[in-house]
Amino acid sequence: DGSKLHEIKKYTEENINDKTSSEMKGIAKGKNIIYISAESVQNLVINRKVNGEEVTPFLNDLIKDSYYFNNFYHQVNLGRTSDSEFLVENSLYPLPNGSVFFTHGQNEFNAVPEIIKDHGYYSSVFHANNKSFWNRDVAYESLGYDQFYSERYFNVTEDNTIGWGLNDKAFFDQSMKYLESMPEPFYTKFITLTNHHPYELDEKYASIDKFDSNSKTLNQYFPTVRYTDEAIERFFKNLKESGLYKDSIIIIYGDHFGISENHNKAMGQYLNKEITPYDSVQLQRVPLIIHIPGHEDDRVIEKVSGQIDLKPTVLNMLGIENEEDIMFGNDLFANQSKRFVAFRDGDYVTEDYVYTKDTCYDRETGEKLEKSACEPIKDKVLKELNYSDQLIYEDLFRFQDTASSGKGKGKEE
Ligand code: GP9
Repeated sequence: DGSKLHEIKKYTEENINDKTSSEMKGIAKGKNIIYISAESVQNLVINRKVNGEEVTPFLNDLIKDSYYFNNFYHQVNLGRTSDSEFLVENSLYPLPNGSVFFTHGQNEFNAVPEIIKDHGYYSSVFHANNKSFWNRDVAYESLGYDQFYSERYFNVTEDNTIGWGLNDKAFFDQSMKYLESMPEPFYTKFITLTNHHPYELDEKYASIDKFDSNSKTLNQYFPTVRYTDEAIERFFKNLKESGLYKDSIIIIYGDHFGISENHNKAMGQYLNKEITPYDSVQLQRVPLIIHIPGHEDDRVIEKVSGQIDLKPTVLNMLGIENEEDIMFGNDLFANQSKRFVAFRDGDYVTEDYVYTKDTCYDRETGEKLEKSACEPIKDKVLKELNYSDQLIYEDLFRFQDTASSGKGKGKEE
């Protein structure tokens, strides 16, 4: 009820939502925000080679002209891509046992698309899969999206299909006509698909050779990641040609891991080391690239961060304050360091520690430490996950008095 909501709000005020002003406050005011959710792209491919070839030459170049967060973790659970979407739009944790989009897709939320509606933004999602996959058509309505360009907005043929559906290059190309006629400013998200497990790519589409190990999955992963890298490059070109580029801020992030622990032996061969539980946590890093056309002060930001931090970061960039909101993330451009990045199973990372499988590691060196070093934070992580769960299970945002109210249209016509 309302009192529980109040308790959780007090917790986030006292522990998380830092009021120190962000260096980027308002920089995105009036600009378009374009998210690219890059399917299964892990940070390990960034600035790395396979058979002497760069895996992501475009992203590697883009990073030099962007803010690049190299200790940014995905935080998804069983809901995979849908969990990452939920994290990014709400700054809440996914649930322990299933996709929130399915189990609580009709809850009241205070998601970014709904908040920015009051500030004149038009919001949409592009994803060339069936609209009901992950229950998106239902959940997007609760999140307040104005429009969902699902599979049926695209011309999908045998020739332009790879793996799960429309290839990423055709996807970005075919999206341009919708993007060019969209009311501005807009807030939109492109969810790529080609780099999806099991990473099957016909040789005629592959620009680099496979890796050679006992894992077919890892071997094939690199050429499909490269395919997505090329598709994103093409999208940038399209944006420039359309004139939309200069009025937009482009945020690219990996949605979740691509290579599971089942492939540790092959991964160890690729990275030339034995994969420990510490490494398995570090392999949950995904790239986060914030590209602001015309902006100079670009750099690598090493602070520990996670998908839960994107909502406060973007709202601050848009100059939108929402005192009543409840978020479990921090603005990534604010001065303070994040207390911890929590994973759904209670594992976590801080600037100092990596805690996993009941073991405490030094984050910098990977050395095992006394367990007691990690204990105090462990309790806080569990408390926070529990608060987030209560908000969802009990649909507590119903009791919240936010600036915006009512559901979004999220229509699919
Ligand atoms: C499906 C796409 C991939 O629409 O988002 O989902 P995943 O299997 O990665 O969660």
